[in-house]
Amino acid sequence: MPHRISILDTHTAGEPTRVVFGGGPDLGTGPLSERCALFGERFDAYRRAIVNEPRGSDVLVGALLCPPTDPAFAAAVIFFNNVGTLGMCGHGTIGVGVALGHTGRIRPGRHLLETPVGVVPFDFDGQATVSLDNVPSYRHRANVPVEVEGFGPMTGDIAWGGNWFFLVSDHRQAIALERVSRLTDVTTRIKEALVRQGLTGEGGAEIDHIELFGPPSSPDADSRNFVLCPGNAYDRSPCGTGTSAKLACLHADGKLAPGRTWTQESILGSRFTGTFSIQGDRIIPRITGQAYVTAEGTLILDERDPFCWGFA
Ligand code: PYC
Repeated sequence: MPHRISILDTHTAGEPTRVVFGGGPDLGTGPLSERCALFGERFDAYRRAIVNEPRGSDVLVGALLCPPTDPAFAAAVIFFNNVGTLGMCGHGTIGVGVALGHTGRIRPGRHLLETPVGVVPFDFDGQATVSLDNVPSYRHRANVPVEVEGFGPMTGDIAWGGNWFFLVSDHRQAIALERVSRLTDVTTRIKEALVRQGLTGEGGAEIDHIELFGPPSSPDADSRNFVLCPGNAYDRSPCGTGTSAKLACLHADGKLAPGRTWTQESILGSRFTGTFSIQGDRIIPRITGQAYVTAEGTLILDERDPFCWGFA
């Protein structure tokens, strides 16, 4: 009998999330960070089958719902993409919130989502809007010089927003949709430069997201970004963890006060708004965005199919 996986597809500000409600692997009930590691080590075929071609694409982010460690949590989730698991995912959290609402699992109000990097509270308005209080975020290093092959010297900040980011403003590139292949090229080369120069996040963690900033397309936004994700797809949304990392840098530079709103445009022109509060030497970013359900369905994994488990 073919294996069946029940899913709900959503997009958040243009970036898709495939939420898995049933049919995923049994990862037990241990700490979610351990279940996430187990998923990556032993069940990577499920990741490929769910988000990679021929059922998905490089852009798709998966969200595997798991039993939470505390019944007070609305759900636990493991995020993953075309190359592996993600610690946290802001657009994915907004997609999961709307998907849980769509299926009647949550009502409008405040809920808790367990992720491998911490518990994320979120507010769901009963329609399309979710505001999440992200994990504590901070800038690790400021104004780090990099020599980018073919593009010359640049400087960037290294910051944590639930994933590790290198944030660059002096890239000399126009951030426009028709320039996606050039922007992908420069961000890929920045990532290569980080590896060459031995630059990492705290504790030697790989910096796997590169974020470029430029002026917004309209005066009521603050900035437009382009974010290269691990696996080399770019984020169609303004990137929830990337906006969190940006808020941490703005705070560290004294450029944005707690409680003030930052409006971040994506390369598509879609928007997230962000504010933050202070927790010790970290900030707690609050990111707000909209997601919509695009499909309900069942993935069919037929072992007779040579591409049953997807391909990279
Ligand atoms: O919204 O945090 C985010 C995200 C990470 C990777 C893709 N989207």
